[in-house]
Amino acid sequence: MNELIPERTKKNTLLREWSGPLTKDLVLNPGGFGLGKVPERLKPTSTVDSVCGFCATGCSLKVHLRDGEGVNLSASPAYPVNLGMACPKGWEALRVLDAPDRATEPLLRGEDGELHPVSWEKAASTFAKKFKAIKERHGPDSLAWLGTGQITCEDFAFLGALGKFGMGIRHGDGNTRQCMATAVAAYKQSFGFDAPPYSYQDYEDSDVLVFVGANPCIAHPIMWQRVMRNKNKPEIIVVDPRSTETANAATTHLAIAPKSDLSLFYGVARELIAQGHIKRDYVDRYTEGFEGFEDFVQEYTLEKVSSDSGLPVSAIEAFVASIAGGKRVSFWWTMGVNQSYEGVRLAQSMINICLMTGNIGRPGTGPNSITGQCNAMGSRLFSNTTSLLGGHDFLNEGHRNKVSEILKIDVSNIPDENCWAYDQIVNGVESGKIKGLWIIATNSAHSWVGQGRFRDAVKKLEFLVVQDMYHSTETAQLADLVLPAASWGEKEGTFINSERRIGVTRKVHKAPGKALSDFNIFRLLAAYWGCGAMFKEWDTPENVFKILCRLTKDRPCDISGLSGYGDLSAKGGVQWPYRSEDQDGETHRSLFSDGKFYRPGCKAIFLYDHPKPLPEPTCSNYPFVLLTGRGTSAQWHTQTRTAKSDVLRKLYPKNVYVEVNPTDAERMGLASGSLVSVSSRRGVVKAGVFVTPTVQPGQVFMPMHYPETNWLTKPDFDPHSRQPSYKHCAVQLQPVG
Ligand SMILES: Nc1nc2c(c(=O)[nH]1)N[C@H]1C(S)=C(S)[C@@H](COP(=O)(O)OP(=O)(O)OC[C@H]3O[C@@H](n4cnc5c(=O)[nH]c(N)nc54)[C@H](O)[C@@H]3O)O[C@H]1N2
Ligand SMILES: Nc1nc2c(c(=O)[nH]1)N[C@H]1C(S)=C(S)[C@@H](COP(=O)(O)OP(=O)(O)OC[C@H]3O[C@@H](n4cnc5c(=O)[nH]c(N)nc54)[C@H](O)[C@@H]3O)O[C@H]1N2
Ligand code: SF4
Ligand SMILES: [Mo]
Repeated sequence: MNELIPERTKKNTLLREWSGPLTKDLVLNPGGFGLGKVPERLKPTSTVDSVCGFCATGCSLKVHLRDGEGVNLSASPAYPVNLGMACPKGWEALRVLDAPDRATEPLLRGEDGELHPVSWEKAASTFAKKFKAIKERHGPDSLAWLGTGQITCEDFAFLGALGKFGMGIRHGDGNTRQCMATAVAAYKQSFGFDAPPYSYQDYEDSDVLVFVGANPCIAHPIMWQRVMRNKNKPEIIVVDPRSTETANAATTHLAIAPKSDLSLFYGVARELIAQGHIKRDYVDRYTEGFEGFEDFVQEYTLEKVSSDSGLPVSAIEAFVASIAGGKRVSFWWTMGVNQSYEGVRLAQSMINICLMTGNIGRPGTGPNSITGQCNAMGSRLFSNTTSLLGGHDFLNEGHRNKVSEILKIDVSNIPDENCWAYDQIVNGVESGKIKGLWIIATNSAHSWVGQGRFRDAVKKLEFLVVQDMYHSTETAQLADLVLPAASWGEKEGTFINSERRIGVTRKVHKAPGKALSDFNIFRLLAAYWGCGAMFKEWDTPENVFKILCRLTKDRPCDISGLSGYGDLSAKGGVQWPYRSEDQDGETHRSLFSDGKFYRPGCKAIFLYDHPKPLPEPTCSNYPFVLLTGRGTSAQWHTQTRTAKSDVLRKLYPKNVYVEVNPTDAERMGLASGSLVSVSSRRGVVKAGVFVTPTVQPGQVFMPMHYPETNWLTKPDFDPHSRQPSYKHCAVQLQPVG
């Protein structure tokens, strides 16, 4: 087992092997090394292309190396995703790796209640001893893990296979539940497989683009650049309660009342039907359930929808006319849709419109969900949580046998039932059923909905393990054992971006101190658990990648035609499916051009339900609707990474703030810069006021990057996807002092 621990990590030292001064005197300049003279020791000797580790756009960055170490980077000019562009996070990607709070060695909580450095041997054996003891005493429901959308496909597969097949941990889920579970469930139900159908080329080919609950100018700036390259003078319609950066850049902004989208899209469908804009041919040949839908939407008259959404009838009519008149209409949605107590039906209300107007399977069309994290799409196929490795189903015996054969493991190791989702795992912790929890590459103690409950719950755990690149995260601070992980740039593997493109991310930096790649942590834990033999062939990420390619054979996500990382890099990333060059050779591919879906009979299905009442309407005690989301393009989530860059830190406010409409501010005597307490039924926090007309009267907005925000949010969940409804709860504001 010892040979799994690299020599350099055996020294019990807090010193990092490679410290940061190299990058400090670099001039930040998108073209390379800027105007200053580049010191000899920083002159690159080679470059390597590597996919960015922040968002799901999946830009390729050209990392300039000197003696194997990345000294600077630029955006890869020829990569089909970003075409030479990158956003501030990408430009600063190397800089956040060298921070004093990087976790450099395992830490174990001692009798004194403090975390103390220990060796990897001690860490791995303690992990195995504690988790095994819990399982023995409390049964298989007593262990769980919470993963992420930010590790590689190979890491995911290892974690999922080790967790469920090797260690027999019954429950595993990821932060992707907070993010795109709704899109997954919507596509699965409507199409028979979780298959976002588009390619980024569709941004350029569309003539009407409808963005719903999406703010790509901030959250996906390079995708937005693709929209800007569209030469069709497109109509861009943004449906968002706020006048976001994207809404301001659009041709039309529909400032909808929060959570009234479902009514709006049913109303739009009704009008399209009434005006005869339905592609009957398409509906008859490739779909089912349309008649029921036609009847169902009859009650969504223009007047009703106008009253539900707060939009004038004329604006809804104009929206309908745009969809009816567009030759290539595309819908793009993100968290304003997914993070809702009725997100699945909402996503499907857009899918339904695309199906009935034939806006699917042709260039520039599609019901397109944009993903968030660099490898959220990889987690969908390979995390072994909601679906069985490689796009399979735990409940399907044939699938279990296939996976067991390819992995050469006994089929009895593969669960034949689905496990708990994130919220059910948290409930399990709360009720005392789950005693041991392993959190990997997610900062739940900041990002999970309704923090008070979460934090009270984890206090009940017998053993909490946190595997992160920093020891300072809110979650790592609560851990009994911290496992120090190498980060993006310090390991290799593959990511899958929003348009299903698989790209390679490369090692361009040494991990600090004793930190190990997630992949090697999993290998080590497998060995100490005693199931190392099961993963004999899982020795390098690339070998695991080859196993994963084989696993996908004959599934909609079939990538069995890929031979390895070299192949992927040479092709500039490859979208799934990729069965062979002959079948899937084109650089940009959208799905469903043949009208064949993955359901029985190959037909897509219309699914719908009436909107539900708001879980927490405003009232006299809590008169404002709290919206939450991304603040700036320089902030990433809980800021563990982006806060480490001097450059990025200058681009956003240091402290939490709440955006308030000028009418409300005036009425309450608030000015920008004044302090308010923001309270919900779950918590009270203090925030600075920012007065801005981008939020409507009666609504306020807080970015999710500050830990305060999720003390307020309310744990409501979509019944199909179990995704939290982060974007709606009732709050009160009160001036402080
Ligand atoms: N800079 C930066 N970029 C990121 C991230 C980051 O942290 N920072 N995170 C990445 C991740 S993981 C994700 S998931 C994506 C998220 O990307 P987005 O979803 O685009 O970002 P959000 O700001 O969370 O939410 C989008 C919009 O939904 C709107 N909204 C709220 N309620 C409603 C509603 O009821 N109806 C409608 N129509 N709209 C509503 C909000 O006003 C907001 O403008 O961004 C990714 N990119
Ligand atoms: N109120 C509100 N809350 C939200 C949202 C919202 O819109 N509103 N959005 C939700 C969404 S869409 C998302 S995706 C979540 C994001 O929430 P989180 O996943 O909690 O956010 P991150 O800050 O990205 O956390 C990733 C963690 O992994 C660590 N890390 C990074 N790279 C590696 C690695 O390679 N290995 C290991 N082991 N660790 C690594 C980072 O240091 C960090 O601690 O937040 C959700 N929470
Ligand atoms: S847009 Fe996303 S993938 Fe591209 S550089 Fe920025 S963070 Fe990285
Ligand atoms: Mo996300």
